[in-house]
Amino acid sequence: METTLIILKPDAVQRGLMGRLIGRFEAKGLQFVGMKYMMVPKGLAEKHYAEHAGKPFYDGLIGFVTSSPVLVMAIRGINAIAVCRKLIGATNGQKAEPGTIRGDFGMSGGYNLIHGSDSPESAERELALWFGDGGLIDFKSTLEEWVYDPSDY
Ligand code: IDP
Ligand code: MG
Repeated sequence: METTLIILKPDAVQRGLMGRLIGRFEAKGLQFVGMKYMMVPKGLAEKHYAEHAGKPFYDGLIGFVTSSPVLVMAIRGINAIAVCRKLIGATNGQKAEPGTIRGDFGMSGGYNLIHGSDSPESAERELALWFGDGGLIDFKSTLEEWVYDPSDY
């Protein structure tokens, strides 16, 4: 089992897409083990996006993610990190494949609705950053035995 960090960004919240986007992960069979609705402090945004510091879009990105509430989620499943990246799609909504979240709902390279951890190392770092003070719930998912075949483990 892997846990990944997913953020519904301010554009997803303001456009009223939270329910539909959460529904995609639920319908896939993934388990929600953490959820926080919050304004992002600037320092936290800077730590989260530290790898992009100095890039031309960086200041705009920090301004964007701190401008309005976000929904931060920890989502669990077998291979959840790669599976969620696939559901999310390519960074730019104009290039993302139809069927992906960004491909179906977005037209922008910056306002692209959602963040998902891109590797096990990123997931570990990001989960510590956003849920380090607690808030992850370890519980038995009753749907698990019907979502996974025993040979999936
Ligand atoms: P990702 O979210 O698909 O992993 P990254 O390259 O890690 O994409 O970039 C982080 C975020 O920075 C993107 O989701 C997007 O919001 C923003 N961003 C990335 N590239 C651009 C760009 O070329 N113009 C504007 N914003 C960008
Ligand atoms: Mg990234």
